[in-house]
Amino acid sequence: MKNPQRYTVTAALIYANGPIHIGHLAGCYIPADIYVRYLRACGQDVVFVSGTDEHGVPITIKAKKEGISPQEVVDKYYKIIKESFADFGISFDVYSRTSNPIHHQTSQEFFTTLYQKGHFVEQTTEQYYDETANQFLADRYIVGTCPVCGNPNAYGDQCEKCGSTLSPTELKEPLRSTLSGATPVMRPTKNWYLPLDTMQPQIEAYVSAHPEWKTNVAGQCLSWLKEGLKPRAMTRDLEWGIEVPLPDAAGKVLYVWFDAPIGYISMTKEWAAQTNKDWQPYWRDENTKLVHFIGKDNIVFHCIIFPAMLMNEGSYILADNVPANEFMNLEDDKISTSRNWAVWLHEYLVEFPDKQDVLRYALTANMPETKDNNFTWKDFQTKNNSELVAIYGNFVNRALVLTHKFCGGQVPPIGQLTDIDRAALDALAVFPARIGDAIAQYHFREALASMMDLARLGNKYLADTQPWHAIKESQARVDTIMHVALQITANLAVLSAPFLPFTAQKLQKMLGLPAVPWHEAGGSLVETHQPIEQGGLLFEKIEDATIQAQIDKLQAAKRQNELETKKIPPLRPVVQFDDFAKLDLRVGTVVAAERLPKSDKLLKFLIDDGFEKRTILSGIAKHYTPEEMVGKQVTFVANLAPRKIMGQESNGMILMAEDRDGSLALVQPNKSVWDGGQVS
Ligand code: B3M
Ligand code: ZN
Repeated sequence: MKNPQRYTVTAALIYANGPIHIGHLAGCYIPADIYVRYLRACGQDVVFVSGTDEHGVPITIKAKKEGISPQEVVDKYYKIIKESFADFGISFDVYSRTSNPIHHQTSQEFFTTLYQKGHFVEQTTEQYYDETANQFLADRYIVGTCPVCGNPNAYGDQCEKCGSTLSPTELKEPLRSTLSGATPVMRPTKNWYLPLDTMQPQIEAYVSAHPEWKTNVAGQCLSWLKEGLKPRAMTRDLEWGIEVPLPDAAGKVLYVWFDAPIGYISMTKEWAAQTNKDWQPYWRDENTKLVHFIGKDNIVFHCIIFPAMLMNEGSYILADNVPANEFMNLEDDKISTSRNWAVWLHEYLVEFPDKQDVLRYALTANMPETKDNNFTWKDFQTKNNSELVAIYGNFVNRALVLTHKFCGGQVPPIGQLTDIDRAALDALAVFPARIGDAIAQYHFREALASMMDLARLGNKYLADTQPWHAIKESQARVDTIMHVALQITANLAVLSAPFLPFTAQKLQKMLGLPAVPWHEAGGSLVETHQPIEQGGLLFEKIEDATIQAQIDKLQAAKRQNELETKKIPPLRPVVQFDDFAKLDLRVGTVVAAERLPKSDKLLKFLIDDGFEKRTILSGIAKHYTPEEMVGKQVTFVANLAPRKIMGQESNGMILMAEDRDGSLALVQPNKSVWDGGQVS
């Protein structure tokens, strides 16, 4: 589309079942926000729509886990998610939720239209049913053995051990329902299917009409098409969701992936109602450019299923582009909510107050545009210290400080230009188009790098012209230099605003710069005699200790997770009673204990076993001190053959029980007994 009249830009409706992390920002919301901020700066008519997805099994699972109702889950997380986005300056025009009545109504109307036009195929299939809980089971609620790796706790949609995508019928028996533990049985149920198989030619035509789509997006579409599209149920046997508006559909709701993308439409309606606008051109006018920002796991829904729904409905435009990103990893490991391997936005802001732009910058610089990428805290520190502080911040600071030092804190007049000045001004002029074109083509990393090149240009200009030396020769020369430097600074304020909105705003205020449209950038933006604030530092160095604290925090989360997932060790093979009876277990009292030199594990005990004092070595120095052991009764294996450990003979073994975290506890009789007492 060459010159659209307006833009409808959407960002994925994230499930309201947990807080958000850096992966969400990098994958979807930051690119969307940069794009929209740029369009607005270009004076375009744009609506930026998003909200939470509040239906579907992910919500009911969370409710079950937290022991609250699905409604309580979505109320809680809608608030948290909305706040995080606002905190990071994601500039939605509307951030709503799919539980709103207008959304239920819009989705039901959409469904009814497709139904009346005969676009659904009714099909009765056998689905798993839980006779104890009296309901059909979503794939996620069925557990069985993974056909790929043998994990006995694989879910009907996915094995979390090996990552395979599954369907319940692929699971190996015995199956069980996570709702009641019952064995699921097959029962017939009727649902309404979107016949994607018969729509394959239309979808193919749509996808191939967009050769400009990103390779990762086109690649996924082509692989789905190559496999052949299959009919997909648009209704589900579930209690939580939007009721199917048909008389014979009691107990059924719309498939969450049917209603969620319609949310973009219903939320646009909400926005239009609030702002006295007409929503329809944003969804129905061919001159509107519709762009969906999403993560890679949502590609098929936005490039195939939703367009198929829109085609059948008939009155809507289709997406012009779906610039999906791949995933952001964290310290070389997949971000995982359940393993708490994430940087949570609400925690980041507590630990790095007012540093939203630093995170925005680091995430944009590493944005997973065409392949997965990696966020590390070390790199975050480098991006801050060596780029934001050393290049952007340094240039701005020097420009402002020198203006105060040499030019009375005002934009000085411009005089005779030298070749260096002209070259700098010529170079400056190309930046708006260079940065803007990259953004328009969804090349956000490239756009960001160009923006930094502008700051580099400023630094180079000051280094080349050396106003601190020139002042000894001529005030007029320094006036010209600082005038040019301030124009570069002002352009930086305008052209960095899509990426670093908080910083750009501060800088604009320092320069007394009004909102400047993108197309006016590239030349003079601040007028002679305009007073300039002394300014403060825009960025500050982040110390090693601060970064180490974040790395330690992640490592602690990893250890905690390992403990939580630590399984009870499997039982050893059965022994016969006669074999067991060969062991002579006794009780004795520790009469002396000491550390063994050169060992941080071993303690040496003298134990009164009723006959004599025997020496036993035991590897428990990390769990007990010699002092606290003296006087304690212990249980020990009395007839174990003597063993030499570190040159010392040990006559027996003290019994310990291992706790989940690996710590050891003494096994003792629960009242004092005589030394030498047998354990049987
Ligand atoms: N809620 C999946 C997700 O949160 C889904 C996106 C819907 S976009 C219409 O990743
Ligand atoms: Zn598996």
